[in-house]
Amino acid sequence: MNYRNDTRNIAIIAHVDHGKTTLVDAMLKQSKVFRDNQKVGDLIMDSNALEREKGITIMSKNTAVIYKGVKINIIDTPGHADFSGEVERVISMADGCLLLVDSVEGPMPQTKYVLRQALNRGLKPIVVINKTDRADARIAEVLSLTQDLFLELATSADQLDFPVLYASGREGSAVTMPGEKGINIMPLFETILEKVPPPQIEEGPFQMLISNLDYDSHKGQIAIGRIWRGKISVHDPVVKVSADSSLARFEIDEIFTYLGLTRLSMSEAAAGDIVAVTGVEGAVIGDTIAGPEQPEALPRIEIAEPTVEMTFGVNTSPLAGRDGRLGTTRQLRERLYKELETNLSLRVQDTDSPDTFLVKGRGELHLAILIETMRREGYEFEVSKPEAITRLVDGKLMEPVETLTIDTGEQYIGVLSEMLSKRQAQLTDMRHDGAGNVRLEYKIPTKGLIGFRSAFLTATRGEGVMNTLFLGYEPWCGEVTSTRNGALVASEEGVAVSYGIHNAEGRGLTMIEPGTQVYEGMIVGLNSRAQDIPVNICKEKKKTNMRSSTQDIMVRLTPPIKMSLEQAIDFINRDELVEVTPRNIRLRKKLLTYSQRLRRIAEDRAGVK
Ligand SMILES: Nc1nc2c(ncn2[C@@H]2O[C@H](COP(=O)(O)OP(=O)(O)OP(=O)(O)O)[C@@H](O)[C@H]2O)c(=O)[nH]1
Ligand SMILES: [Mg+2]
Repeated sequence: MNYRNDTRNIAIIAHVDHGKTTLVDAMLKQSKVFRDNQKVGDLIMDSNALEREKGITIMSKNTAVIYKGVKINIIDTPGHADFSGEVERVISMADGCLLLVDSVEGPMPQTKYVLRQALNRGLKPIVVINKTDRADARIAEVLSLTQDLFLELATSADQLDFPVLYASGREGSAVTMPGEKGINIMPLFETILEKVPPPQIEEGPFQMLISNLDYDSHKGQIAIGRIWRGKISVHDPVVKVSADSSLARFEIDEIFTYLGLTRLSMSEAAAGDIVAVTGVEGAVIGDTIAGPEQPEALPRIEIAEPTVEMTFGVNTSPLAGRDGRLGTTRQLRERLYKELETNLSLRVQDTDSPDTFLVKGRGELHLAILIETMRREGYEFEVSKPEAITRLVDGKLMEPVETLTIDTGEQYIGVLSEMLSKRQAQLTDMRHDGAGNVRLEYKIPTKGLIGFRSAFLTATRGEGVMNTLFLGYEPWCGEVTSTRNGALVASEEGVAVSYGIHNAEGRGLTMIEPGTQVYEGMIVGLNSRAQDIPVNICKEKKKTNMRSSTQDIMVRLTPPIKMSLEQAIDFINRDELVEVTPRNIRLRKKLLTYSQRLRRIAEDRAGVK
């Protein structure tokens, strides 16, 4: 077998926030892929607007640098568990990986998940203990914990023999000995050249696996992936092999490779390269592009199944159609099915109702990002509470179960235990660090995690970090009863006024400001008791001779609770919806009138008997 010594393909993997994208910044900047006067900023690879706003990576992306004449293709991946599908999608393009581990946090749940993915696919790992500039770094301990993780996960003995670097992505330095003074990132490049196996050259007809898609209004669909066999030149005839083994003929228009943030047009490319090609239409991620003489499919990309589902429906609120440009059944349907082309771990299904679609994802954030993206594109629609996806196995109902890891102060153990036992969590491990902090580990059904994140942040006053890791399916162990209080529900349509809101404040916490347009059945606050109650939030004070508007201003209001989209999704119960438009996020009861809701309660009671 021959190897190409001019190329290395690596994926950067880690738990969320352990510094992958920052390290890629350092690699890009120090390899001089930018002009000297080019302004590039930070977190360069987080190019998508939502990624920049949230400071997290959502999609995997390719870039490349050249070091000592060798092209290093780099794939930056997201670390949040909800976007694991993005890691699974791209990891097969690489021969090696950089496993980053935060020098304070140490290996975390997602570190384990992505390392398992990488080792199962035979990638050569390089461990990077990162953020060594942190004052509280505990390098030796973190290294030892990382070694334990390898012992647990390695599939062959040689995987235990991994190089270790100590880096600060932020300072742009890496060293091979702990404690050594870092100068630059070159030791990392050296290690990649030395330890990551160069791609094999497989001779024979062309074969490439599509791992990503892009679109250009002039060039059409762009298929991105690694060439596994043979060579390709511009204008070569190729065959696309689809999932159902059907073949379609095309001609390659253009070939690009990556360098920094640009795509370089090439006349040809060969096995081992990661390329983007145009000319192949209607491609789906996982399809193979092959030479016509031997059109064999490469193994398709395997993506773990979604665990959480919710419905997306046409907006049925009385205020529908005011904000959004796109909101019909057909528009919603087309947009959701289009998403499947690139969002591999997502599933979309029609339901019995033509206006409603069932959308399944890897977690609440995965679905929330799709909702946010769509509303920015001008869509409006309504979504239901996320629910864990159950399965029938041999006639038995099974549900997803996850590991929940919590790092927080010891003073919160009591309140967390109480919250979590209601959510059917079982404590599996508890470790104190001797300095007032504790790490709690629970086994918890996915349904118990829904809505937990915001409750957790409130309970720990933001002094806690929680992480989850999908474990598998286990027998269903009953419903989790709602832990939320009832809602304050607007009883009339109109514009909310201070007086009405002030009255509602007597009942609980309010969520809207004076001047907000409301409708009957809209949720305007949280009751201090378990039941929902109707409130007339549009009610003015009885008119006296004094001008009522000045009276209105006199009322002192508590600032309303403002919910983000994620909090809103987290908040709602099964009989409620979130109405999402480009300008508003409203919460509502599914049944808008009080009498409809009363009838439903009566029917439910009768049903139980
Ligand atoms: N002290 C210190 N902080 C760092 C370092 N590298 C990254 N950070 C900080 O850690 C946070 C996360 O950095 P990112 O580079 O976005 O992490 P990531 O692994 O790409 O995150 P995801 O892609 O969302 O999983 C940011 O606030 C960075 O500024 C480092 O070397 N030292
Ligand atoms: Mg990132």
